[in-house]
Amino acid sequence: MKTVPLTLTLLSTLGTVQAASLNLTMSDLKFTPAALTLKAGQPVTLRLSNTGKVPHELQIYAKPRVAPTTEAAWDAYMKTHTLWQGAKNLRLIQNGKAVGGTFFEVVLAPGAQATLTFTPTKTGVFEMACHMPGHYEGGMKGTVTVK
Ligand SMILES: [Cu+2]
Repeated sequence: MKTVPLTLTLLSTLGTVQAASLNLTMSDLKFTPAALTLKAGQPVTLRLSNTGKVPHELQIYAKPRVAPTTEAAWDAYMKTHTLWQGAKNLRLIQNGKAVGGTFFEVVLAPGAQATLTFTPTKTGVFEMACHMPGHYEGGMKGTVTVK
C-alpha cells in the first residue's frame, strides 16, 4: 500500500484544481481527481501513478460525438484528437527515462509512476480516460478543462 501524499488529499477535496503541478492517480477503475483545470499557455506537470492492480492508460482528447467501440478504434481516433497534439514542451519521463517522439497515451503498469509535462495550447473541455478494455465503460474517465 502506498502512502497518499497530502497534496493528493487536498486536490481530491477541491475536486477541480488550478495549479502548475498536479497529482493524478490511476486506480481500478478511476482517476483521482476526476476533474482537472489547466491554463492555456501555462506549463503543467502531471505526476501520474498507478495504484491499481492492473495496467492503466491516460489519454486526454476532444470527446467524439460518437464513441468508438474498440480500443483500436479509440487509438486511431486519438492520433488526431489528443490534447498533446500541438501542445508545447511535451516531455514524458517514465521509469527514469525520457520518452521521445509523439504519443497519445501514457500506459502505466501497476505500481508505476510517470511525470508528464506539457503546455496546453487549445482551450475547451476535454475528456481523460483509460481505454483498456472495459475500463472506460467501468467509469475510468474524467474531464480536463483548459481555460
Ligand atoms: Cu484503466
